[in-house]
Amino acid sequence: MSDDWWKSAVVYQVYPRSFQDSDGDGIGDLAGIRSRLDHLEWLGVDVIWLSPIYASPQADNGYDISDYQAIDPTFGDLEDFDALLTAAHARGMKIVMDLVVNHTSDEHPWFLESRASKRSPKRDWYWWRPPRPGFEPGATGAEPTNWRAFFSGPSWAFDEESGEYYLHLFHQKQPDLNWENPEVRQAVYAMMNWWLDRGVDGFRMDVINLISKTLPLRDGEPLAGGLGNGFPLYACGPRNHEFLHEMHREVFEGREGRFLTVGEMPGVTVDDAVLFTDPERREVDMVFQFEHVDVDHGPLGKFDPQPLDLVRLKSILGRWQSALAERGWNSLYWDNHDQPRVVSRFGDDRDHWAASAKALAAVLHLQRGTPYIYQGEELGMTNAGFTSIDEYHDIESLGAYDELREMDVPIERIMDGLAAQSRDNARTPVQWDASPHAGFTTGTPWLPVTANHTWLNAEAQRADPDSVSAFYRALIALRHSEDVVAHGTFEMLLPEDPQVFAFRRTLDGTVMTVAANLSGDDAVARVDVAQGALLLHNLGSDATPYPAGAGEIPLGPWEARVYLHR
Ligand code: ISL
Repeated sequence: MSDDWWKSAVVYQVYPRSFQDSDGDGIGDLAGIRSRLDHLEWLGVDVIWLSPIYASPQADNGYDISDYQAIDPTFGDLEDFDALLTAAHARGMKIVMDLVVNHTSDEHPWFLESRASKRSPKRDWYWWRPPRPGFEPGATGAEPTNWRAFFSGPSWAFDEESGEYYLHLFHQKQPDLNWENPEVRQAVYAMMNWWLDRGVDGFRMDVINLISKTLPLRDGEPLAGGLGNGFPLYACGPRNHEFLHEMHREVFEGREGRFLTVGEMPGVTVDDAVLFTDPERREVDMVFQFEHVDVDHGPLGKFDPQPLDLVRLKSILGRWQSALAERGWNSLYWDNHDQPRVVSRFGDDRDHWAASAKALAAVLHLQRGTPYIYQGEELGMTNAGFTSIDEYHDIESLGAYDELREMDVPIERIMDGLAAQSRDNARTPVQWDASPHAGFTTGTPWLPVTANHTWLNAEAQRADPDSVSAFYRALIALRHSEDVVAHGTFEMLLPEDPQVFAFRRTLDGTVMTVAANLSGDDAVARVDVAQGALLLHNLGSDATPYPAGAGEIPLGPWEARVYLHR
């Protein structure tokens, strides 16, 4: 077996809080996940990526970790974890852990020790700096740099006791670790080795391209509202490649086994991604880039959504396909726990719900790269439909609400932005069945179940061969059965067509052609598939597709077709 087994694998992301509750506290847990492995095995996924389950105050739903080697009691304990790992392995599925090491929780013992005194041996494990000269300590503008935090406000918090600030690129409960300090790096590698020794199959590395800051720390370009943009000063910083290479050496080298590593990298460019994923350089197997999911952000940022520009989306995805064609590897995703639901975002969840969910799945899964499915995406789950700020839970959404209010953005515009883009859209409980809490819990769910679970649920779809999840299952099976899906070359077709997403994959004598109408109007794809057989079609078994003529395929609203020719 070659060691790039993940090229023909499909990964399924579990967000444990919202997947399945086993004890009635309204929050999902490890035993709950174990009880739902049947669904994942039925789908045919190869790998499960678990969002964080470690001990955490849950300020950012577990992306703020206070003990990397303990399970948060909300989710269970290490025994439950081992049971889940054993059960997944017994069914031939791997488990990849979330690795959140750009920052810890402010309640992690490392940070408590670092904060305790300026002379603490762990002081330098985090980024401590005195107030800006000439400013009253703690006053506005006294922060050591002007950087805005991802979750709004300055990215420095003042510690009264020592009179210094610490850096937090995200929330103030998420202080950044200082990767310049070799002790920090060794502590992280030791922890990773501990998990691998326990049997886990790899890591999804949270914001791993933010760990190397440009020194000395300095101001970024001013932004509206008084703060500055530090991003270019810490994204893909000077020692990023060195650190990842070192991590690979200290953690993976010499180990027997088949692992998967994927680096989450906001702002990563194609050129950098080639370096990060070139197997010769031994850094990571693949990265999550963000260009295609930032495509609908407006002048005010993510909460200012714009209509989808399909030509632009295709040009972004096509560019990633060509850039990583020879060296490196792509990951493919529409959804995760930070993104709205794709059927509501780029599809049509009102008039063409099933067809649009399937068409979007087809154009993603049949590209070259490793596809990631976010829980519920395979059911065509929709956005949450919240209308009041009280319904939101996510710290990013709440921070943005306050910030946009201060900027005097009209309240309707803010609420529309949240409804379209909030991370909570992805975090409502998985819809297993039509019962009151969708089979997720017997208690009160921590975030409300979406009302459409009465008809949109896994149980109903398991019984229907034309369901959205049956279509995902077929796509996964195709990746496993047809080498052209995993290994074929990629050629974008009709790049300027504003309705049709079409491409061709080729491997030896096999040609696979994908044509999907990503619009609610009829379309014609001017693509030649004369000799190909129709392999997959998204309109259900009752629909008889028009025959493809010479050089053109007629496509109804949101119709997707896949042809194969050998
Ligand atoms: O969701 C985002 C804002 O629109 C992203 O900027 C997100 O914060 C970024 O992709 C980093 O995400 C990861 O790290 C965060 C955590 O909140 C996210 O859930 C995680 O995926 C901090 O750990």
